[in-house]
Amino acid sequence: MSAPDITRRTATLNRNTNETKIQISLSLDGGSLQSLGGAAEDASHATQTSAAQSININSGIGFLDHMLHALAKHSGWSLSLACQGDLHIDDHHTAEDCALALGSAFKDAIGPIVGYKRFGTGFAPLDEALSRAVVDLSNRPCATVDLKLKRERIGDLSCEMIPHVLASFAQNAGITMHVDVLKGENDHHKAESAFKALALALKEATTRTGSNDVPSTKGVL
Ligand SMILES: [Mn+2]
Repeated sequence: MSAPDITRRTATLNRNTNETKIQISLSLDGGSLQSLGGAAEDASHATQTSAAQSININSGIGFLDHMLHALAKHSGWSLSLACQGDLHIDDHHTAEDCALALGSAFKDAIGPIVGYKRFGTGFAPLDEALSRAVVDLSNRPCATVDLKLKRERIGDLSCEMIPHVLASFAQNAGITMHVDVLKGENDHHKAESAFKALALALKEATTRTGSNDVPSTKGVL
């Protein structure tokens, strides 16, 4: 992994196992990923490029791409993620490993928890669905997730993997995360509002305060 630079918080990562091969480029501050070696744009999966953000996600699971796209977009990130996973088995390794790798990239990109707001809260509706996310850049991995999903799967992603994706991200990101769907009927809406709420919470928590203070009574995080 590359060291995060001071002005633009970035990370690149390759994670290879017998189950998945993942490449990630992440900039918490948006902008172009070209200097980080972000993958070329391909309209066949979740892609969105503007002057502010470049997002290009191809996990091999369409609904996971959609969720990570929402997370990146509303966090203000630029994100390139490509995964070749063992989807001939099922979606488990691919969904879990993409989330673990993204968590590692996030932790690398934020660097030491110095001069950060640290806590963040997000509420996001999607039509009838409403979700709340509360995060703490605590360096203490912990996730409680209650999405109230009723279906077996959404597209090619098992619903049981969706809270597991969020918890896996929190584990390698080293953050405390509470994500709850407060209400909703449609499972696509509930899941998407949860990722959007998380995005808003992460955006707030990773806001720089302009000081060099460690935001902890212990003096270290
Ligand atoms: Mn949607």
